[in-house]
Amino acid sequence: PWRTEAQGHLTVDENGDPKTDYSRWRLKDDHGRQTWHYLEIDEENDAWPQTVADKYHLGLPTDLPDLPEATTPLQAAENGLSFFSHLQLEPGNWACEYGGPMFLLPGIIITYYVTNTPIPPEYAIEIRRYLFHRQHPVDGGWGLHIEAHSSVFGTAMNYVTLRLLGVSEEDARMVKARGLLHGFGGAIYGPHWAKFWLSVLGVMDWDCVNPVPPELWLLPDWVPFAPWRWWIHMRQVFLPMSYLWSKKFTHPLDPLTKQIREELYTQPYDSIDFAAHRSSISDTDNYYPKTWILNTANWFLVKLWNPYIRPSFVTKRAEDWTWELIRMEDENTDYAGLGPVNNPMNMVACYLHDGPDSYSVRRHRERLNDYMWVKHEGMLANGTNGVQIWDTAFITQAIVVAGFADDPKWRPMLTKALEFFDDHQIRENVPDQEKCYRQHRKGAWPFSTKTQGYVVTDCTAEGLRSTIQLQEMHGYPRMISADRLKDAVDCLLIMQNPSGGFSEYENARGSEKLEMLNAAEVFGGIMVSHDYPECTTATVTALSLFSKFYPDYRSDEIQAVKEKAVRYIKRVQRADGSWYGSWGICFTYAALFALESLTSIGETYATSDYSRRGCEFLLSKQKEDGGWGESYLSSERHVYVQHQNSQVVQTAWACLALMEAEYPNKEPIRKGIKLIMSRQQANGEWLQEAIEGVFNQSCMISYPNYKLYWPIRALGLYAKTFGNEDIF
Ligand code: LAN
Repeated sequence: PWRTEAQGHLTVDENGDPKTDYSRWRLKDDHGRQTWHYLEIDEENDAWPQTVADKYHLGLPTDLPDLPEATTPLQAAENGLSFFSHLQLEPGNWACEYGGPMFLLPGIIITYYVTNTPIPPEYAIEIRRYLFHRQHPVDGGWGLHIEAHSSVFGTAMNYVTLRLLGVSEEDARMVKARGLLHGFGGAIYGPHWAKFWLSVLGVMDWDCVNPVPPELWLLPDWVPFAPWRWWIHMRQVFLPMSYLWSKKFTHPLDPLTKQIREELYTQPYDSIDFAAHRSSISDTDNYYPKTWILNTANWFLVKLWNPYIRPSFVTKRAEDWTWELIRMEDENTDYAGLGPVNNPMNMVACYLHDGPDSYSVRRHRERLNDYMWVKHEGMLANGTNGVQIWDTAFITQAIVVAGFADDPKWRPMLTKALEFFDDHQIRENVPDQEKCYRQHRKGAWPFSTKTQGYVVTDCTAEGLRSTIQLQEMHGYPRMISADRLKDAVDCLLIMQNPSGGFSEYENARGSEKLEMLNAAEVFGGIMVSHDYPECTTATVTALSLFSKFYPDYRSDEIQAVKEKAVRYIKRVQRADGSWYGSWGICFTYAALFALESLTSIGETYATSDYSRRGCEFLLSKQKEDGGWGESYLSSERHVYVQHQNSQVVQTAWACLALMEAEYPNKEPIRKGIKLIMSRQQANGEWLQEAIEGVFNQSCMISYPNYKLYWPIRALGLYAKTFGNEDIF
């Protein structure tokens, strides 16, 4: 249905696929809203020159000069910062690719297709290239994330995406992918989300999808498993899913989808008993098997509730109420949505409810672009609409820790960063926050932008910390008033859970037992907000810093919250001295935050058994070459798994953790620092190594800026702690 070939300027890439002209792509950053633009018209292309940041993100040569060779850590940090400073964008933030998950593009492309949204040809070309670059070279499939083994979810969804983007079923790579998929038993062995999307597209029968009843939204709030108690991402995905499931929305069959129907299974489409495969799932995908409780609930819904009981007035009320909540989510985020899974689903719901040319559909169409990213391998979907506040906070802190904040050379850059914090602090709660079950957010910082607008505890903590560092400690202009800092503190204080720990988006609202209802199969720990060591420790560290400058503000409460939080942190330390990290890989990441927070309340290697055991754990994992390297398998398996190679990012985390804990022996740290310096390039940058981040235990996600600012911070702290000696 779409034009999939751009007008001109095309070349061919190393796989023989059409490629756009990379000198025509530009990243636009409008108050933190990041979108990519392809300038096909020469005059436009000439009028808007490519910046160093554009070139860097696209993988083009940046032509930045070689810097004087660094022999001391501080010179190395300065070189790193010189490089990184070129990547700051006009509003003051830094941008980056935020890929990793391999199930985001398919949802977006299916949404384009079923809402008859024309896909820009340059998008189609680059998405195809990206997916082929990420196809597993040996078996021809795709996995849950870029480093994962092939699975039905990854293979079926990305295969379909390529077909929708105009790739022929006879392309040798597609033949191979199909062979693998058939070897797995076909798309009927995919997880719930795959079955949902394939049914929306009309290449699977809704009978194959386990129930997603919108009626659950009608349960009174006191019911222990009512959806308002679920983890926010599950809840907000379940919401449009339940609406579309209830309506059994399906794209009308067309010649292409008719063909795809015959490609995804091992037998002719019409001969498949879809209902018999509702619960089928391939071993490759089954990270978290369905529990007997969930299976029983599904049985009840399918065999009794839907055919015999489901009263139509209840269905109608449930659909109306679900729609109302979808509308509120859209309006509260200006159609950007919480993330790249619920946003396209909401768009399909708007298409169905409001019609193809409605404002809601048009606005969603524009907003989908906020999730797209172009890199040398093509175009991908980011895990959020950016990493703006998060990266900007950590680069600020790295500069401060390294002692560069007072240097006039870096002042304009940090002033811009502060402007960004000012612009993106959330100033108001959402309208009717109780009605749509939103958390108090006034004073918070989000992970990306205020448009997305969801409070995150550790993002608020890091925003607060960075602001205090600049305004209070280094005399930057007071853009954010004391009252606004106090709003941030107020916001954090109410987010402590009874356990003492902190979750990321909301207070825990439901029991951990709700995990028994996890229907997604491919993820773990997704049903409720859990306590996280990282979120808890970041909050403690930020509150400690705040109280230094505002000792009179709610001091008793802050003290009590911190003490309770520290008891939680100590309680969840494992017998071997480690903490399981949920958002970075993995034990190394958590150690950094945990040890830093213990120091912030005065517990260090010398004075605290907890800190000492945390350090010993890290030391026991140091590699021969002086570095640290932890595999993403740690996150999946919950035990430390060494990566084959040392990683710059994890080496920086481990060195920082040891230094923050005031570990007295500099030797192991010096070795780590030396490794970091040895990997630095002549222009000051570090190169991409293994993936850094994770969510839901099983899915990895990239934080490409980590390789730049964590080393800068570690090098800077080393110079401060042990002196700026010659290491090289
Ligand atoms: C993120 C990204 C940031 C991350 C940190 C701030 C690093 C963390 O400390 C708290 C949790 C948070 C905010 C987080 C939560 C889950 C997200 C939004 C993600 C990992 C990015 C992508 C992921 C989201 C759930 C992806 C969409 C997939 C679904 C299963 C809905």
